[in-house]
Amino acid sequence: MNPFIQSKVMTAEDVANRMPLQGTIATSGFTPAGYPKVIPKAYAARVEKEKLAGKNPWFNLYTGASTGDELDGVLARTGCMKKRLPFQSTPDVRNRINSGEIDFVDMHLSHVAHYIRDGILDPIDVTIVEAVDVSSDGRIWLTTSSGMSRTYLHHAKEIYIELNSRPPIELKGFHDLTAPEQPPHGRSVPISRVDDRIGRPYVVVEPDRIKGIVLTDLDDSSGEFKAPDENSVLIAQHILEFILFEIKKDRIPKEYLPFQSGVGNVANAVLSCIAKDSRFHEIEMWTEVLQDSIFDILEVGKLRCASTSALTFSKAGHKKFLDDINELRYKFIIRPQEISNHPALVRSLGIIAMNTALEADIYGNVNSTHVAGTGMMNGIGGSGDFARNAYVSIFMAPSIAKGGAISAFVPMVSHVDHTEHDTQIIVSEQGLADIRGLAPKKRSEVIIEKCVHPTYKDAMREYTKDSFATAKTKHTPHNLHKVFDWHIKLIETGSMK
Ligand code: 0RQ
Repeated sequence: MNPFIQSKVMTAEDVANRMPLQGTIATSGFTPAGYPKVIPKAYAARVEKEKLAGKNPWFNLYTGASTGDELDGVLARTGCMKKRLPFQSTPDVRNRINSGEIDFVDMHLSHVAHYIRDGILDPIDVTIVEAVDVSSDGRIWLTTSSGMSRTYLHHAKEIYIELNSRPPIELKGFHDLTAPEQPPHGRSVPISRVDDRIGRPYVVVEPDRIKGIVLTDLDDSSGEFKAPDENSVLIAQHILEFILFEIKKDRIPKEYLPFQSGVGNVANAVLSCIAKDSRFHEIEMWTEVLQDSIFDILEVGKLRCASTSALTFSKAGHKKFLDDINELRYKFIIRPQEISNHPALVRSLGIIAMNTALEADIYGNVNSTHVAGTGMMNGIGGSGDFARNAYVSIFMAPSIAKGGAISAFVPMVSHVDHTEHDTQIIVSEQGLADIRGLAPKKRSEVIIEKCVHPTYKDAMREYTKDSFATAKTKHTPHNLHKVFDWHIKLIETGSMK
C-alpha cells in the first residue's frame, strides 16, 4: 500500500457521513461486476437513521448498468432512491420502479456519457468506484468492469474509492480507457480490429479530488448460469445454420464477423453451442458483457480475442479466469461502454448482434423491457446500440413463457424497444425468420410460420386474416379493436390462451 493510499484510508461509515443526504451518486459497476460493495451499505444505514430523525434524505443513483444487491438492493430498500439510470436487474429496484416509487430512466448505454458530459442529467455529487490500485498522482486501476467509471470520475465533485484486494492485481492492464472525440468535428474512433488498443489502462484524476479510500476484500455477487436448456440449444442451432448459410452466400466472410451477445441464459447458451459445433472455428467477440460461455469457447481454442465492458462470471467462471489470467490479458480488453457500444464502431466492425426479446410482433417490432406493456423488467441496456447498427441484428426468444401461458409472439408488441426497421432476424426454438428486405405483410407470414408456438399459431393466423380483411389501409394491417386482446386476457386471467 503506497503512502498516498495510506493517507486516504477511512471506514465506509466515515465516507457515508461525508456524503450529501440529498444528491446524485454515481458508481462503477456493469452487470454485477466491479461495483462498490461496502460504502452503499453504510450510506443506507445513515440514510435510515436520518430518516428516523425527521430529515428528508433522497438520492439519485447512476451506474454503468445493473449491479449487485450490495449496491442496488441496499440503497433501494431505504425507500429514498429517487432516480435510477441507465439499467438495473435487482428485484428490489425493479419492484420499486413498478410500484411508482423510483423514477427509472431506461437509456441506450452508449448515450449516458454524453448526457453526463453535456449536463443533460443532474450533476454528480459523489462518484464511488471499485479499484485494484491507486497511485499518488491520481491514476486509478478499475476492477472487473469499466462501464461509466471514467466519465463519472471526471465529472464528480468528490471521489471515494473501494480498494478491493479480492480481484487480482493482474487486472491492471486489461482496461483500455478513452473517450470518443466530441462534436462538432470529432474524428471517428480509431479502432478497426477488435483487439486495437487506443487508450490507457487506468483513469487519471486530480489526486486531491480523491477524498477517501475504503479497503475491502469481496467478490462480485454474480449469479450462476443455467445449463443451456432444450429451447436455447434449438435457438442456437437455428442461428448457427443461418450464419453458415450466410457464409455460403458470401454475405458473411468465412473468418466470420465479431459477435455481440446480450445478457441472460439464452445468450449464454448460444455461445456455448458455438463452442461445441465443429463447423465453427476461431471467433472474435465485440460485446459489452462476457459471461461464462466465453470459457467454453476458450477451452476449445476458438477465441481469438474479446472486447467487452465487463467480466460477469459465476464463481466457477471466476476461478477459470484466475487460473488463466496471464494468458487472458492478451485475449480480453475491457472498455468504457461509450466505446464498446459506440454505434459507429458497431457499424464499421460489422457486428453480428444477438439479443434476447421478451416479445416480438408479426411485423418484427421487439419489446425487450416491459412485461404486458407497463411493468419494467431490466431495461434496454445495450441492445439498441447494437441492434440498430449491427451488420446482422438477431433477436431471439423462446416462443412461449411461463409454461405456455404467454406467447412471446403477439399481434402487436405492448411496448416497442426495437422497431421493425432495426430487427432483421427473429428466432425461436421453432425456427428462424429472416425478415430482411420484406414488406410488412410478407414479414408477418414468415414470422408466424417460422417462430410462433403451435399452441398460438391458429389464433395468430386468424388475427392476421381478420386484420387484412378489416383494416382500411393495408400496408401494415391491424385490427385496432383486437390488437391487444392477448395482453388484456393475460392481465385478466393470467394466460393468453
Ligand atoms: O422469468 O425466470 O421468472 O420464468 O422473463 O427470461 O427466457 O430466462 O431469458 O434470461 O435471456 O432474459 C429479455 C429479460 C431475457 C433479457 C431478457 C420471463 C421468463 C423469465 C427471463 P422467470 P429468459 P433471459 C446486453 C443487452 C434487455 C437488455 C439487453 C434483457 C424471464 O435479455 O433484460 O438485451 N434484455 N441487453 O419467464 C412476461 C414475456 C416473457 C416473460 C420471458 N413475453 N412476458 N415474462 N419472460 N418472456 C446487456 C446489457 O445491456 C447490459
